[in-house]
Amino acid sequence: MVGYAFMGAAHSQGWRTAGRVFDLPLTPRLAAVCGRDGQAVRAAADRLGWAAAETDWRALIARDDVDLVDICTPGDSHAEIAVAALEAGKHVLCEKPLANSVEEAETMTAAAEQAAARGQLAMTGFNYRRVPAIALARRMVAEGRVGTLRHVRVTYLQDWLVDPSFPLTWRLQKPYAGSGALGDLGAHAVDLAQFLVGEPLAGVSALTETFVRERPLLDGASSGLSAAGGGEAGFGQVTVDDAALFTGRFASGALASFEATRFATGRKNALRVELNGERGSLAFDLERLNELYFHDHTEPGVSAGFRRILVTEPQHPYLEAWWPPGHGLGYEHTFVHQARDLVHAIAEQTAPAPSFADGLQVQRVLAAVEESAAKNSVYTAVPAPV
Ligand code: SOE
Repeated sequence: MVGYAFMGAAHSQGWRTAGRVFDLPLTPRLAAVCGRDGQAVRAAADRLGWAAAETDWRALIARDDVDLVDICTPGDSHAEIAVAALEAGKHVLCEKPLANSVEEAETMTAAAEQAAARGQLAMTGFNYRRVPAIALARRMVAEGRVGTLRHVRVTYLQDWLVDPSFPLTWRLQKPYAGSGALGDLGAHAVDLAQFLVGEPLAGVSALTETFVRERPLLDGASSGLSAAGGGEAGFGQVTVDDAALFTGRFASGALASFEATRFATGRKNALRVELNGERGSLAFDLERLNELYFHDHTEPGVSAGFRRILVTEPQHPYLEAWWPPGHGLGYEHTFVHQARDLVHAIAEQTAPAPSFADGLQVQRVLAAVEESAAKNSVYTAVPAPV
């Protein structure tokens, strides 16, 4: 694994646990973790369960005991590490958003396609596909339970940037993060919408805004979502969006709306999805992730209405290996499921989902959003997947 902060810790949890809960065809072994600060990466290796620590990702990739490289760094290094790892014969898992630009994502996808011919897999880390309720919603859409889709509504709301004294961390700087709420939260929203509908977005109209344009330079150690301090070192420009709002169109006719923001006071990790189809609707909220709401519109109106499905039954996706009904799962389980699915794909030589091509498609939507926002919401087509 390269990187060991928030996402690195979450992925480590996934790798540590997957083989202990699921019956896997291969056993993940946490060979080595990499970071630039020798002391900090050794401490992270001990804390997160990695056997060894490296300070140069090239040395990590060159190791004979590494078969898969998991990239959990900021977006500016994804392309270089992923391409080098694929060229070195490794499988790759890369955290979302796949890259900081469409060009980088194209290069990564081309490398993944060449590597696929050698039996190597490359997966994009959109972990929310692995929430059991989301996987169940996908299954229900595919089974026709909501019929022809008319509306897809996705909002992803957080509030950790409201305080103007929150420092200028890497997530607020375009060279490192590529974009702001759009790439961080909007990428999940777009991936989920395309995953649930089963087709790519055809075009978008967008608005973006940066509410706080200058922030204190970071002078503390933490650069995470609860970073504090700063001010004494001066101020710097925020070069990404704080919020992105956009509407979109699917080729099949469904309309979509999206909202991604870090300024929704009181909303911590509120990823909400609602699908309205001719035969019914589905609704999900990540802050209540063991529940899926379903309205069956074919039932008589007198008794029809949204009902709660408690997604903890052994027949529900991923649940066969966990706890008895009613004993719910949380955020970290999505990373366990991600590790499980990737190990199966490697062992069974099936195409990984979401692939790098899927990550590229999301990147194209994000680029279209930025283009549309720069032109005051002009409808902007998203190039079709190749
Ligand atoms: C921060 O906004 C963040 O950790 C995202 O980077 C993750 O992708 C999301 O799952 C939770 O919020």
